[in-house]
Amino acid sequence: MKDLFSLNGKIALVTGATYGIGMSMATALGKAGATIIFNARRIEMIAEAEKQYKKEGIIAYGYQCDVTKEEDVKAMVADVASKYGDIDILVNNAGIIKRIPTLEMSVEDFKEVIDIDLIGPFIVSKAVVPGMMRKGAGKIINICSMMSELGRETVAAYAAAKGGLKMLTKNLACDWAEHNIQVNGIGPGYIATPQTAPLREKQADGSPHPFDSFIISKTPAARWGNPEDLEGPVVFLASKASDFVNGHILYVDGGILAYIGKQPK
Ligand code: NAP
Ligand code: GCO
Repeated sequence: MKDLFSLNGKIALVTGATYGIGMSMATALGKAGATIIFNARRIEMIAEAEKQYKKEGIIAYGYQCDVTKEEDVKAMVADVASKYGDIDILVNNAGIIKRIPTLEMSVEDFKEVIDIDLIGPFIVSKAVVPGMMRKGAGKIINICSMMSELGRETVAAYAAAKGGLKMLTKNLACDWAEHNIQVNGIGPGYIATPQTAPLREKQADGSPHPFDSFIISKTPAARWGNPEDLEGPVVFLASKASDFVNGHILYVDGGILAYIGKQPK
């Protein structure tokens, strides 16, 4: 049974894995046996992340690469193939959010979120799939969101991107299943990372942020998720254990999508 979840000998690319959810998932994939390739835009974070991975005993190689720059992505994938081998597992994790009321959001801001969160995964998937086809197998895991299903004020661009990423996941699964490439998604709920830090900042009087209390009340598990909560799900979708799972979005959200909310007292 443990071989079912073994990633020994596999090459895994996790985009945006210098910290946060990406680093946790990359660490889990590394502990399951994969060699980790990761990228991000800020070179100083890459060097720091390589030290962190090494401390965890993970073999990891970092690249400075923006997922929206197709030629740079292709060059990174070619360099990985020449040095370490074709990529077996791709986790499209890199993503941003801009919390701006819709009427105040510029088209440029909207486009930047779509570029990184939706077009980036398209670019990176297209770059790695030829190598997966050569190998006759591959795993692509797109990091969606509960915002692939639900919206809220100020995150229209993000929800549109993540909703699009859900359908891109399902469509790529249809495109490439016959090549034994499984394309699935993970939809985290509210996870405590730098991206959500502004939503959890203590108030001046030391009381919890109103949004913090709101999320706790809307989540049956009554807590924020931690990046470590994504480790098991990503190893499952990256391993032989999910070879007949295609086009599925696995929500890791403490039950928030299942919950109508507590009746007001
Ligand atoms: P985070 O803490 O903001 O980390 C984002 C990572 O992506 C960083 O490594 C960042 O590094 C990198 N990145 C951003 N834009 C990039 C680009 N254009 N090219 C390459 N790398 C890029 O985010 P997170 O909370 O860990 O979230 C990771 C993923 O999970 C995102 O897709 C997010 O939408 C999704 N998600 C998060 C939550 C949550 O509650 N935190 C819930 C659901 C889904 P650089 O800035 O140096 O490039
Ligand atoms: C927000 C949060 C969410 C989380 C996540 C929830 O502002 O509502 O940032 O969008 O990032 O996507 O699953």
